[in-house]
Amino acid sequence: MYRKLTGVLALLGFLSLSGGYRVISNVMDGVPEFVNINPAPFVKIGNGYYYIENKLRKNWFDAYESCSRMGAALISFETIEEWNLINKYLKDEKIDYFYWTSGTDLAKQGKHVWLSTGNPIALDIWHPSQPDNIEGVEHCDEM
Ligand SMILES: [Ca+2]
Repeated sequence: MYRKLTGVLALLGFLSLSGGYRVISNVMDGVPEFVNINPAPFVKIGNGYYYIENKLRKNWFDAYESCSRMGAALISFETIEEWNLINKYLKDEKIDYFYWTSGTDLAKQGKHVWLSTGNPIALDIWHPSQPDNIEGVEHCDEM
């Protein structure tokens, strides 16, 4: 499910991953499997590390700031595999909240990009009839 909602609604939490990328590259660049690195509070899902907030509700901007403070970023989905992995994880863990992504059309109405990467949202992951820019003020994308 993927919908587009306003950036000022107080919705729940966020996922992030760029901080995880740093961890990954370190791991892949030669830290052996047996070296015990604790990535908490990030969890490893697939090849990435993600922070999943499930207590605090934040608006999109605050979520973005919170990710930045952790050296991370709101999630951007560049592959359908990552999208499926994250959705499966949330389902398996019975995490039933809406999460902000870095997707937004704040810069140009109707043109949704992953703000964390600057890339257009190219995946067909929108919920039917979304994005609909409801009431003309929806600019931030949630999952
Ligand atoms: Ca919408």
